[in-house]
Amino acid sequence: MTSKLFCVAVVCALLATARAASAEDLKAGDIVISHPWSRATPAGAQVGAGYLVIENRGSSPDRFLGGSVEVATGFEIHDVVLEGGVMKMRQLTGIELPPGISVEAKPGGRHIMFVGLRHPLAAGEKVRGALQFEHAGKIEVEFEVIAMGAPPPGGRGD
Ligand SMILES: [Cu+2]
Repeated sequence: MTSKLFCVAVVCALLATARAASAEDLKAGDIVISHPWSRATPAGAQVGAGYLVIENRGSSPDRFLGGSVEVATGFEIHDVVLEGGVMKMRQLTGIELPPGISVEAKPGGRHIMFVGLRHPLAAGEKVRGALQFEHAGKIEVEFEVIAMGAPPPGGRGD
């Protein structure tokens, strides 16, 4: 996908910003997670979205398989595809993580969907959960919830 190629170009800047701004990277084995974030949802919302950068610093491929969050009953990996001129979300079974590559989940592209929210997400809240990888195993994460309309962490627009 072109989004993957695009992400390689911008990821160095993103990672640099992430380190300076706040969170330490989260690691398990060769997998490094940076910048997990989410957006506040309106009252009554059934779903929320999660975004992050996943880097495979190893020499062999891994695969992001899914995960869980405390705030929702379901956790899905989605892509956005254009179908008959309409943007639609499509569920993925995982995301390939080639060695030496960073993959970004971001608005308008691949993302994580928190399905069946137990309550709406509020700005400032942390969404605690865990991500599952084929080889690296489980990595615990906290998605930082930013306000509706606020620019994503890392300084880039949607
Ligand atoms: Cu989705």
